[in-house]
Amino acid sequence: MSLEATHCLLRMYEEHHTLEDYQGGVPRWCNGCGDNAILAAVRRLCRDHDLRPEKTVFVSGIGCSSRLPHYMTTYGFHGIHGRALPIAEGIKMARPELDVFVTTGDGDCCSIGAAHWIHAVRYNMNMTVMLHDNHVYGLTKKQASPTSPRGFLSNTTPRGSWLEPLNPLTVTLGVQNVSFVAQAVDWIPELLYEILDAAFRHRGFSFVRVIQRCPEFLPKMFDPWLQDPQKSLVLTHDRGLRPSAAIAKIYRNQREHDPANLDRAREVASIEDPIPVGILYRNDDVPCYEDLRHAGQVRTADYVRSGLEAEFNKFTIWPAAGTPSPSAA
Ligand SMILES: Cc1ncc(C[n+]2csc(CCOP(=O)(O)OP(=O)(O)O)c2C)c(N)n1
Ligand code: SF4
Repeated sequence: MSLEATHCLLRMYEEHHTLEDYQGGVPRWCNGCGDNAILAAVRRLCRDHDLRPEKTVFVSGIGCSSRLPHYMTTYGFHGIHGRALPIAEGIKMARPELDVFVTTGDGDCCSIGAAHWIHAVRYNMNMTVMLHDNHVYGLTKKQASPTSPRGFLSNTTPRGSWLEPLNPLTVTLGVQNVSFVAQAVDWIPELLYEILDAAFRHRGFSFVRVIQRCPEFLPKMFDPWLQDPQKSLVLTHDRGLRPSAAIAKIYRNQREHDPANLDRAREVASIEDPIPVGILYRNDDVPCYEDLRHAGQVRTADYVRSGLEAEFNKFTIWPAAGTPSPSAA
């Protein structure tokens, strides 16, 4: 066998990945935490798409949910509170060929990181963003977040939170250049996986709000939805999801929803009970910022190397003319 054929075979062997290939550290989340379900879904997604760990990056801010990159064997960047999105955008800008995922909490994204969130939607860079929305600051032990329900008793709202919660779906759907918005819940793993899969396949900024249980600080909050499958509204469409027969049998409350219709998407996004689950909006024609910026530019290895050399040379102290070289001394 020729050397080339051997390399080709070795490559095929190397590029077939199993779930274990993505299994990083042992999660330190509480028992029953919905973050575990999200982690299981993304590992499966990486395996099914055979994503090369060295070509995949998980970026996060700070929070319980933001620990997720530690539990993957891909590249990861556990960032700064609220800053997951600008970090991910920088990575995508420099290395557009990488698959970039972002995990962010409702505090991380919708509170301290809100300005970055709005502009990231408008820039529409190709990445998959998972908002782990547990309606509370988990890591810092129970402060109200922008998505906490009104009346929520917490360390920062001892008399109950005063305001109606912010709706991350309607906010995202209100921003110019929005290209993909979906909602999943951690307790329906099959739909969670399919929604994340559709988000990953979409070329653009795919925003998935995952309603995530925090049994530590909001125990039983979603019990009514777990106990009654009809309290979930499954969105179906040929351009969205077609749930399996098994799922359709349990979750019979379904609505045909065309994700091309932005006005209808905004209406559906406003429904709180039943919880809409599925793809609310997608528009494959919105240009990605990195494509606009890199248009016509072939980013070969030589191109990148010469750019790096130019950067490093800025800091080189060149010997003065006429200085003898050390070997001549
Ligand atoms: C600049 C800054 N401000 C505040 C904090 C403290 N802090 C760490 S995590 C966090 C909130 C986490 O809540 P969320 O983003 O909803 O994630 P969760 O822990 O619920 O997954 C806060 C306020 C910080 N680390 N950095
Ligand atoms: S505090 Fe809540 S969000 Fe954090 S790990 Fe525990 S259950 Fe999960």
